[in-house]
Amino acid sequence: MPTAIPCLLMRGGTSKGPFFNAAHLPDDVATRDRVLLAALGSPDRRQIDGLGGAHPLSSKIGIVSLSTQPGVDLEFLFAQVQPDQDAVDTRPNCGNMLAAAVPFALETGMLQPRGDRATYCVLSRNTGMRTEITVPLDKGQLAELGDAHIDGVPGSAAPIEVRFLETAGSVCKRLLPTGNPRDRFNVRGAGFAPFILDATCIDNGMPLVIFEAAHVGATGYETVAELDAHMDLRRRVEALRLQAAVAMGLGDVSAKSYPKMTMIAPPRHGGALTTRSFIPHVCHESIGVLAAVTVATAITLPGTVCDGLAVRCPGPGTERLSIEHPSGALAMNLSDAAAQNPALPKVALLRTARVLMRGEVMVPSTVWKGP
Ligand code: NQM
Repeated sequence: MPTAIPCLLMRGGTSKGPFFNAAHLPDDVATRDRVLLAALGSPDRRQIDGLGGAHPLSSKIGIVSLSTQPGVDLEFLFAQVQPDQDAVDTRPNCGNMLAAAVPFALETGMLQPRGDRATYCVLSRNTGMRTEITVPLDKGQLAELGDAHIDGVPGSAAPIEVRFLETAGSVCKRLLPTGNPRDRFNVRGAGFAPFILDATCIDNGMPLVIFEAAHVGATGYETVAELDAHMDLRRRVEALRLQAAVAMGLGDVSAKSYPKMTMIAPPRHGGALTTRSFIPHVCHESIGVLAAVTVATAITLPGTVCDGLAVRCPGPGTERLSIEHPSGALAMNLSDAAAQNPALPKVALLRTARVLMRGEVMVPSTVWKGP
């Protein structure tokens, strides 16, 4: 008999995947990871024998538990599985999947509803980041309808307000892991001529290497399909990633999902900057939430590769920055704290999320016999 594990399939922002109550998964991490791989159907490019969507954005998992820490309601562990790899990466955050943690906990009765609009504090166990998440409630659940639209998801839904409290140096030791706003790399590798380029290595929620599209022979306005098909560009970007990761203190990241690679170009649609993100090998259909927060932070810091390309309207109080991406833009507010201490911006943005299916995921008993 296969093992049946209670699970909700959820969309969080522009990502989706199964969500579990941590108590329903094995405690032993190696067994848990085998269960997660089996649930998604990895390693297999098509994930045909599991719930995974055969793309990194739909090959994600959320694991939720109640917190015993003072002032924290929930704990959230994000797990990334690459469709064709036999590994589970719980090191980096995912701001999109995080947006579904509170709706999951309400739906499964883990969290008690509070009135018709409630704020919960969620601790991301991946990096120790706390986030305040405010949701509109209807009959104790996330309200079904609303007028919040996020680019990359059709239609509109109830707004989920996300305020990140601690983001700087999530996986790296600090916001600027090399100590510099810009570093010069002499990139070498098999199958391409060596090239030199400047990049900003930065981690404000997501470790990123940011570089100008024009410096790797791209415009920065290509479609996702064009970039995914551009094997020569992808080889050069990967060589830069491996080299920059060492400079960021991350060591050998050949089998890791971070740092992500963000190509930038001047904005075309009224935003601050245009981006194309490799996560880290295929191109993101939009941009990761914390990746966008990290790009926005790079825009506010002097001397980064965004200087001279980004368009800003800074003023007193909150600065609104919109990061353009292949399916639109992701806007956020950087609060006054950013002006006072650029190393620790407080960022607020909107996401939406939805329960797509309730049920049990069936895992072969050879993987786990159950509790
Ligand atoms: O950066 C994709 C996503 C993400 C991560 C990725 C994310 C974030 O869009 O916070 O949300 O970078 O692999 O789900």
